[in-house]
Amino acid sequence: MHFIPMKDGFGAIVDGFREDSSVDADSCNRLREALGQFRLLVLRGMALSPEKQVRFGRIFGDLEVHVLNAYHKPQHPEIFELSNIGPDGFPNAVHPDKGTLLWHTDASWQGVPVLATMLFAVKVPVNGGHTLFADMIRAYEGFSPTDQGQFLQLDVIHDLHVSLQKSGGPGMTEEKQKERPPVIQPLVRWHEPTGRNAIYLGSHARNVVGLADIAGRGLIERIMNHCIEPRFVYEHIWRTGDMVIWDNRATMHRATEYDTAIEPRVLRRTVVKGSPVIRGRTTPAQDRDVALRHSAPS
Ligand SMILES: O=C(O)CCC(=O)C(=O)O
Ligand SMILES: [Fe+2]
Repeated sequence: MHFIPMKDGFGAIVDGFREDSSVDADSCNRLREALGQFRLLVLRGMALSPEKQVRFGRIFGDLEVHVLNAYHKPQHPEIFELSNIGPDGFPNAVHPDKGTLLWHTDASWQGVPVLATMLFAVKVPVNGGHTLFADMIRAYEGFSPTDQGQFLQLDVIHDLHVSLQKSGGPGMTEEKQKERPPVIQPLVRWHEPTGRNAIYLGSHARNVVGLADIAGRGLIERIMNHCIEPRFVYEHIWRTGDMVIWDNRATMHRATEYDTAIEPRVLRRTVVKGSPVIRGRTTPAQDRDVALRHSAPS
């Protein structure tokens, strides 16, 4: 098994991995390490049953069960199927999750968001239905030192109710909103495996703590527009049998449109549990700046 880095070290193709019942400890370690370093892994030509997918997912940690219970596969609560196939076996013209069409980071609305998401392609459309991934580490590093210094001080409110509304839905019931209240996350997140900072935003981001509504939303929009510039983005064009795994600590993603009335698209999803978000680290120069500002006579 070896890793072929993609554009600018963001993402790697995993070559020569064969999923069988005995994936050795060394391969597991190398896969975990590669996910941390590349933030995105692409495996092609996989034949994964739901059982194998769950077992494969556990290489990266414990798996989550999604909050939208309706989508669970009965025997595999860890698997969430994104499918537009109706009961008659044909495309039903319904997009399974319109929220995925917006740039987002999975579960940033959870106090402890998810570490990684894995999608396995069972059926893919001929036109569209790609997935775009943004490298939030290089996006952070692409900002000026002044911007970086400001961003490191800021916190952002993430709210599932608001992102559901952004994608055209009614949002959550009051009861669900109580179960899933907004959470506060740092705008810049520390990415442990690479020791680099990453912008932490996406459609669940509602506003910036301490800023007026319009100013906060404006700032979020400015940063998001920078992060999704083509130079930071990889576009995955799916083939049946692809497995893509991404690190939600340092990426955003979104699906592109396809014709849900004509083309079948079935992706099986598993999600690896995460750990608490760590605020981005300042450089010694930024620390000196803050110290100077605080000691300057006003
Ligand atoms: O359907 C896609 O391409 C992306 C789905 C998605 O956002 C996810 O599985 O987290
Ligand atoms: Fe997602």
